[in-house]
Amino acid sequence: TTSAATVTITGAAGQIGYATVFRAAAGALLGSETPVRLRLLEIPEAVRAAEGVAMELLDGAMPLLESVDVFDDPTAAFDGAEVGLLIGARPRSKGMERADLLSANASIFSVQGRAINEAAAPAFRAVVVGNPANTNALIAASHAPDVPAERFTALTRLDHHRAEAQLAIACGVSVNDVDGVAIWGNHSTSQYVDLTRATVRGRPAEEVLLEHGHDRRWIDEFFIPKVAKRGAEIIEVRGGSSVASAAHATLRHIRTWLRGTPEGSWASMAVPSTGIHGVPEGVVCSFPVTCSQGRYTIVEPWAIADFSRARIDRSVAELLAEREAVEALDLL
Ligand code: NAX
Repeated sequence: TTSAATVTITGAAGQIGYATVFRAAAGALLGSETPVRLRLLEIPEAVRAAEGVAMELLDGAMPLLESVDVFDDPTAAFDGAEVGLLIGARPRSKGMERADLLSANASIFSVQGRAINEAAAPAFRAVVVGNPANTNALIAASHAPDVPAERFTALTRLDHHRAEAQLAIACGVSVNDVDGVAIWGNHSTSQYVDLTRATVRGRPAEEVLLEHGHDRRWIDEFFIPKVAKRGAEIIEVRGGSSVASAAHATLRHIRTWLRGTPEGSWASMAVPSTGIHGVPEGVVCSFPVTCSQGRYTIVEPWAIADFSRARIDRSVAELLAEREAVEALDLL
């Protein structure tokens, strides 16, 4: 075994938190060789519930779990953290305006950004799951000036997995046979699900889809909305929002970042734009990325087709609008 790693999980008493902590303690986050010290952050009202989660973790007698502690103070919770799973957020309540949602979350993520700046380990890296995830990551990064901004990322891996699964179903193959899907933009229904570089058993996905009677129009009018609105579909069918699939994607996001992408393959991650692919700096945008040795690299620009360009630009426009709204509140 290697030395233990410190992982801070916010919203640990919530649904996704509950589904994440057990697998993180069982090796699904950092591998079966790395013991973990879990630090669970909750709001005061939910601290008792988080303590119950910690009790259950102890009841698992988990060999990799070195310790588990519960906090309601962000600075204490992020003390020595090497990995942050920022899941807790303020949900939209009935009648809440978009601006109110942004501002409620901006105050959460500015406080956590400052706490991370003060207390986290030099190697700290984070994935923001709590919505609006991209903009929350931007806010946290802007309040942690001593932490490289590129260490604050947001989750679009669930969207990536959804696209892979739907592509496999449409082509009648296993998910192991599909590769190269990409999610661009915001983790919202404006996201662009890009199949232009996707492959099915090594062949261009669009060609294989055509053989199954699915043309470009089907991709636009059926496939992309199917993936982008999958969260709503899960709510309708399951009677509750995506939880286990979101926890799974969160774990995979960090694991891929640390362990790397397979040769010739990529994943989707929302990361601070470097100005690449015509996406302006100053937004946390989903891109296809390769990972190696604990670093991610946005894939090299390619000649993006006009229809893709328009879709990407539309989602980036939404990110810019979110950014402006937060700036107007003086929270950036
Ligand atoms: P829950 O409401 O079950 O859990 C959220 C937890 O966060 C609660 O226990 C709450 O007390 C805690 N919390 C709130 N503010 C906090 C703070 N300041 N510090 C620490 N903890 C805090 O929601 P859940 O279903 O677990 O979803 C969590 C977040 O993930 C939501 O914002 C949701 O919208 C988002 N999602 C993001 C996805 C993605 O792909 N990026 C997909 C799944 C999910 O919808």
